[in-house]
Amino acid sequence: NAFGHKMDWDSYHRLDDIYGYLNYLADTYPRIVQLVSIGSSSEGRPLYVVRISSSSSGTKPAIWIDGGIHAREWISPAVATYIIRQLVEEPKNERLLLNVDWYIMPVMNPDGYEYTHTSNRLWRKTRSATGARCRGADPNRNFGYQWGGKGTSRDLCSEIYHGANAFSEPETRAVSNFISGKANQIQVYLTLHSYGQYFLIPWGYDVRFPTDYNDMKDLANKAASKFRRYKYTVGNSADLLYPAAGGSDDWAKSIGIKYSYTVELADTGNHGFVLPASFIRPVCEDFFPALEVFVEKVATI
Ligand code: ING
Ligand code: ZN
Repeated sequence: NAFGHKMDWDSYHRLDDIYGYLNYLADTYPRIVQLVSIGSSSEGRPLYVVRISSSSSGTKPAIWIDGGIHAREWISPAVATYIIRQLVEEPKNERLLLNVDWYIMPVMNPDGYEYTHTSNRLWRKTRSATGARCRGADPNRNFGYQWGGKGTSRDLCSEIYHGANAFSEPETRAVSNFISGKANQIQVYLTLHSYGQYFLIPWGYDVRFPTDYNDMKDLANKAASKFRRYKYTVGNSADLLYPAAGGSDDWAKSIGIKYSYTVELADTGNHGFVLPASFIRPVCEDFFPALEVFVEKVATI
């Protein structure tokens, strides 16, 4: 388009459009946007984190958001890129950068994402070679906390295959290395999935509750109360859904990131993973204001 990128929130976009937009932002707003390449996927695609900060040092309390860990959950990269857009290109949101730094990774699993566009719309996993006829591991069973426990599979062909070992996938390894290096700075971890409209609280590996569960729940309830259009249910993930070990939110919590959540975006199952593009704007617009709650928790605005 006229702005030098092809991104919008009226249709779902291929990885090229998304990465083209991230590059455009880094070129256009170099004082607040940096594109950080944190590694590459199994098939050699770059793994990008967008750093949004109004200071060059990057030592304010930070909020991490990732999308696209599961390939078929297309609304998740759409919401993550929308958040980036609002923070960078919407002057009225400048105050959200005043005392907080943002790290946003819109597509954690780019190989899987492309595969859902070219070959199999309902692919979930990464695309790593396993040595067998089935490719990929479930990146949300591959993180290194309680790896291989309940709700995971050692069957290479399973949708919830946990991988050959914890962090066997280059995508989860890159994310965990990056976040570990900033564990003192990052105070909120949000991972965007679909579907179900839930704010899920660790632990996910079993029906167990962190000692500060009530703090976590209070904040999630506050966030959920911001939604106008879609109603979100708040609760422990193993309890509300099912136990699942090796999830990214459990791992983030385990390294000391106090406010760690899995968000299941819209809808509640009518369209499920194949959410029509006409939902993108309403879901994004509904979600963005909830971020203010997390900003207020880690900084004064
Ligand atoms: N749901 C998550 C999954 O990985 C989840 C739900 C997350 C359960 C964390 C337990 C812990 O299965 C989707 N939609 O992927
Ligand atoms: Zn998911």
